[in-house]
Parts: sequence; C-alpha cells; structure tokens
Amino acid sequence: MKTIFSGIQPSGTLTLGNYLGAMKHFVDLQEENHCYFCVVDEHAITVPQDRLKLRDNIKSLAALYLASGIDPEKSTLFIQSEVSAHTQLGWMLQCVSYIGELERMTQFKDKSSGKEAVSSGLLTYPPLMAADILLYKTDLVPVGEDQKQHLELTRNLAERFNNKYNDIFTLPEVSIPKVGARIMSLQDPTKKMSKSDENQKAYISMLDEPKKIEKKIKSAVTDSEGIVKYDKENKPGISNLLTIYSSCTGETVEELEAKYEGKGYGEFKQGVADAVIQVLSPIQERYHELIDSEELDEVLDNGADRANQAAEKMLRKAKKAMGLGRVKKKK
Ligand code: ATP
Ligand code: LTN
Repeated sequence: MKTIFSGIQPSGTLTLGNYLGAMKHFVDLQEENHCYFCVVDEHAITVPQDRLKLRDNIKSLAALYLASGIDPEKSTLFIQSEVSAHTQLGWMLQCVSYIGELERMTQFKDKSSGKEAVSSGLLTYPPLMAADILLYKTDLVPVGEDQKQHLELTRNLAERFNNKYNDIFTLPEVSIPKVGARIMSLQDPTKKMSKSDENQKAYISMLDEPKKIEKKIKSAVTDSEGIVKYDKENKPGISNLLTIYSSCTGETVEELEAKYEGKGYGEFKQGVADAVIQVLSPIQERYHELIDSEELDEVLDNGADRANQAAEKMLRKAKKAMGLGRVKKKK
C-alpha cells in the first residue's frame, strides 16, 4: 500500500482536461492505497481571485471530487488552508530553494510573461507544492503532464533538505497517465485545455450541460482532410478528440480509427460528444445533490482533522531538523 497525494486548484470550474488527466485516476488509486486529495486554495491566490468566487470554487471543487467517486471512507479529502502546516513547511522549503531554479519553472514563465504585476507567490509556488506532498510521506503523486517539472523540483528540494539537515522526507514518484495526460484546447489544439482560458469554447467544463458540450465539440478546430486518424503533428485537433474519446470510453485510438474509417468528421464529433456526455452526466447529477448538503461540510471537517494530525507530526520533525523553536526540557 502506497501513500498518494494530489491537489487541484479552485481557480474555476474543472475542465474535462482536469478530469481525464487527474481526477479520474484518483478514483482508481484510492482502492488500494492510502490517499490524500486536496483543494489547494493557497495555490489559487498566487493570481488575483475574487473572494466570493473563490469561496464558491472551493466548495464546488470539493463536491466535484466526491461526485467523481472520491470516497471519504477510503480517502482523506481536505482544504489546504485548513491545515496550517502547509504554509509553515512551505516557508521552510522556500528557504532551501534557489531563486534561479524557481525562475526556470515553465508554469511560472507562462503565467508571468507579459504581465506587469506578478505576485512573488507565483514564483515561490513550487516550494509550497513540495510542502503539500512531503508532509504526508507521499510515495506517488498522480498529475497531468504539465506538473512533471514541479515534481522533479519537489524531489530535489526533499533531497537537499535530507542531506543538509536530517533524512526525514520520502522522495515521491510522479504518476502520469498513458492516455489523457495532456488534453488540448478545442480552439487551439497546440495549447493545453485550461479552466482559465478566456475563450469558453476552448474547454469543456465538467458542469457544462449536454447541449453545450455537443456544441463545443462540434465547433472544435480540426482540419480539411476528412480522415479520422491520430497524427499529433499534422492533425492536432482530430488527435486531441481521439484522445478524449479513448479516455472516456476505454476504446483504444486504433479501435476508434477503424470504427470511423470512411466516415466524416460530423459523425465522429457526434461520437465524441456522446462519449463525453455519458461520462459527465452521472457526475453532474451527484454534484447537484452534494453542493449545498451538510454531508459535504462533514467530509471536509473530518478530512481537515485527519490531515492535520499527519501533517503536524512531519512539521515537528522538520522544525527540529532545521533548529527552529525550542527543545523543551523534560521535567
Ligand atoms: P489553470 O488551467 O487554471 O492554470 P490547471 O488546470 O493547470 O489550472 P489544476 O486545476 O491545479 O491546474 O490542475 C489539476 C490537475 O489537472 C493537475 O494534475 C494537472 O496536471 C491536470 N491537468 C490540468 N490541465 C490538464 C489538461 N489539459 N490535460 C490533462 N491534465 C490536466
Ligand atoms: N501545482 C498543481 C496543483 C498542486 C498539486 C499539489 C498537485 C498543488 N499542490 C500537490 C499535486 C500535488 C497544478 O497547478 N496543477
């Protein structure tokens, strides 16, 4: 049995990319592992957020975790800001990380480029992410492709800390799905599908109604060749839709190519839309039952208690290793 940790930012309604690249795999992993799943609200404030919207997004994300199949009996589901050890260890790890290595993170470069006021939190975000992971002796971190670099940095920071102070942190492995690790934008299939995209047609939200899903998929950018074939270089739009279809139904890309041989894009896109709707509809139904329920608050209260217990233990060890605070003499 391994310890698993992963987090998602409450920075908007989750997209199909978040689901296929991350959440779907969390549900499978909880069967045989010890899992922590987190709503990382302290990460979300690295870019400006409206306070009322952030509150809504935090609850909404927690409800989506449960609606997607996270079982609170098997996994610990909690909100990052309700476990204060995260920011405390985050600060300590900032002090072992170098400005140069943080500036090299592609997410930092992407999110800061062309902006005038960039928060320093956007730069120091990876040590906070490392703290999230290291507090729980995590063995495995399931994420989409875009987080690989942050995981490598987490391992480096853990190793640096262990060598310099005391060997207390477990070095985590990253787990990236074979299919669906990088779902692309429907409007620009060379860019990743992102919930913060200004163009709503670029992504499918997990809460989009069936009609809207159908419309967005039908207007997805493809090519003029008219052949359903996976070719990421020359046919990025069709390849992305094939990936989505395959991740939703479990059919392989080759099986889907054969199924749509000699058929047009119209029919293929209808198939993609049906597959997506079939996956999202039951999740949406459960979500609406949960969103204003007491059950949701209870799960989050319990989750915070359990997470706090584990995190405080590790925080104490890390403080001791670094020489922070006092060692109390036994009377
Ligand atoms: P934003 O789009 O607001 O910058 P994000 O979606 O990149 O945020 P999170 O919501 O925190 O960031 O991501 C949660 C998980 O979803 C991460 O594991 C991430 O790798 C994965 N993920 C995000 N976008 C995609 C995508 N397009 N395809 C596959 N996985 C994705
Ligand atoms: N950086 C991630 C979100 C995140 C995370 C984590 C993922 C914060 N802490 C710990 C895995 C483990 C993102 O932007 N998607």
